[in-house]
Amino acid sequence: MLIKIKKQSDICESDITSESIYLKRREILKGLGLATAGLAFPGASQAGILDYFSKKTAPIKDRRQSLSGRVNASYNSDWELTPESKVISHNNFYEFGMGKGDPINKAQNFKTEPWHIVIDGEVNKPYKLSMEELLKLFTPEERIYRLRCVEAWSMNIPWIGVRLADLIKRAQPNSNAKYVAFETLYDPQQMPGQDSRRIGGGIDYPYVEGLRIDEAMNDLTMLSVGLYGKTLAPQNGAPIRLVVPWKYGFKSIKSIVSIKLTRQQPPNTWNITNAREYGFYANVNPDVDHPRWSQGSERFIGEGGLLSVRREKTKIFNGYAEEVASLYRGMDLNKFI
Ligand SMILES: Nc1nc2c(c(=O)[nH]1)N[C@H]1C(S)=C(S)[C@@H](COP(=O)(O)O)O[C@H]1N2
Ligand SMILES: [Mo]
Repeated sequence: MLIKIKKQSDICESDITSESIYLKRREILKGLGLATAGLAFPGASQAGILDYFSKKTAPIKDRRQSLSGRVNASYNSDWELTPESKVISHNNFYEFGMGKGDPINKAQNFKTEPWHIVIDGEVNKPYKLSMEELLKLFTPEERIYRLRCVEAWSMNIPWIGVRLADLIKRAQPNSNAKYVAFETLYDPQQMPGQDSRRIGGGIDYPYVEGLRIDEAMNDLTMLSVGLYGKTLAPQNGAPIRLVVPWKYGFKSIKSIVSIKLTRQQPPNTWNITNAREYGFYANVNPDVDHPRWSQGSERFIGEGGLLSVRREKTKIFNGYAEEVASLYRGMDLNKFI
């Protein structure tokens, strides 16, 4: 399919926050009653509606390079895409701050070259690859996936990536390999949130995530190296991040340096941070509400102003039930959140 690519060398937050929306902000602040304790300290939670209106005007460097992926017809679609400008400017990447506009502003100089990723643990052939080696060994594909954040907003994104299963198979997992553990780079000098609880939202770093081995081997599970025909921007998790489209966005860990096959279920950051609100599985499920808000619908971020976004019904497994429902047969999805 054809994707129109806009030149993005000079993006400002103000480009996507029109004046009328900015003015509407006051009404919303009034509606919220402004001074709720939960919003004043969002550290132990994810939602922060005020973040959508951060208004910064500094020009942004764009270091992305063009990168193409073989279009995978099974994951191609005529869905309305979320505009590239929003995919790269409305982000969650707490290592760079909790505001949606913090990552694009504060990750500009994040060093992604050289970069290595290690695959080890319960495998016969552990290995380490540079990004160049990885892209020679595995041919990237383009797939359009839905991304559904636990905060109840969503995007449709044309990702470029490789199948996680292919990387895992190359390491030859042994019979003890029941789970896969992922780790983000730990480098507080570059990621100011990692050694500041105020900037990083009270999370213990490095950010970690995990999947069951059958989830990791599912054809949908990708390691993304780009989107919209370009390599990833730092704010989207450059140079390589996970994409698990049937799970809430926090499972899709960014800027990965380690993939380890394990016997035991590995810890995951949001579960460690707030176990009552975030589990290990985090499958998108409209029937299981977040303790503080409904998961029955979501705000799709498409064309147009941020407040004119469509409200859509959330689908079980984010619309991917056909591909993944069988992984959870017999499991109580109210319990394994
Ligand atoms: N290392 C790391 N990975 C992360 C996060 C983070 O804060 N740190 N945020 C997660 C959350 S909550 C979401 S919704 C997605 C957002 O991805 P995007 O900014 O590319 O849309 O990244 C996930 N991966
Ligand atoms: Mo999220």
